[in-house]
Amino acid sequence: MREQKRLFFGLELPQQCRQELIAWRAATFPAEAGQPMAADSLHLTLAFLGEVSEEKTRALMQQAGRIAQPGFTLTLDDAGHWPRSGVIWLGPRQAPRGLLQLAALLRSQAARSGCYQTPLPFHPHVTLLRQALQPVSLPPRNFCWSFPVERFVLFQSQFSRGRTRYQALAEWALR
Ligand code: 2AM
Repeated sequence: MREQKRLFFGLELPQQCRQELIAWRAATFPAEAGQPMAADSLHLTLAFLGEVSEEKTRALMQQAGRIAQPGFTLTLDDAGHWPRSGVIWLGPRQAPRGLLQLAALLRSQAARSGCYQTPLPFHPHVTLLRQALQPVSLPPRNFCWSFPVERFVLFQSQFSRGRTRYQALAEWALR
C-alpha cells in the first residue's frame, strides 16, 4: 500500500503568544474542563486534507506555492465551547478578510485535488482544550492576543506515544 500522511494547512502562533495562552488557560479553566493542548501544538487550521498520498501532497504543495496574497493581522478575542466535539477554542470575533481568503483558496484547491472538504462554513479557531464534554463557563471576553501572520504551513499530524503531534513539513510566505 502507498504511504499516506494525515495533513492539513494551518497557521502557527508566535511562541510568546503560545506561552501567554497556556498561562491564561491554566488560570481560566479548571483542570477537569478538558485535556489541554500542548503549547507547541497550538495552531489554527486553514484546510484539513485527511490522509494524502505523496503524489497528491506534491500537487497540493505546488498549488499552495502559487498563492500570492499579503499577510494580515490575526486577533484572538473570542472563545467558545463545542460540547459535541469536546473542543474549547479561541478565535477572532471578526475574521480578517485575508484569513478567509487564504482558507477559501486552500480549501478549494484541496477539494479540486480530491480531498474531502466539509460543507460546514469555515470557523477559524485555535483549539485550547479537547475532551471538554461537560458544560463549562466561558470567561468574560476581556482578553485579546493579536499578531501578524506572514506565512502559512503544511502540517503532518502524527499520533505517537499517546499524543498527537503536529510537524511542519513546508511553509509559504504571504506577501
Ligand atoms: P480541531 O482542532 O477543531 O479538532 C489537525 O487534526 C487539525 O485539523 C485540527 O485543528 C482539527 O481541528 C482539524 N481537523 C481534524 N479533522 C477535521 C475535519 N474532518 N475537518 C476539518 N478539520 C479537521
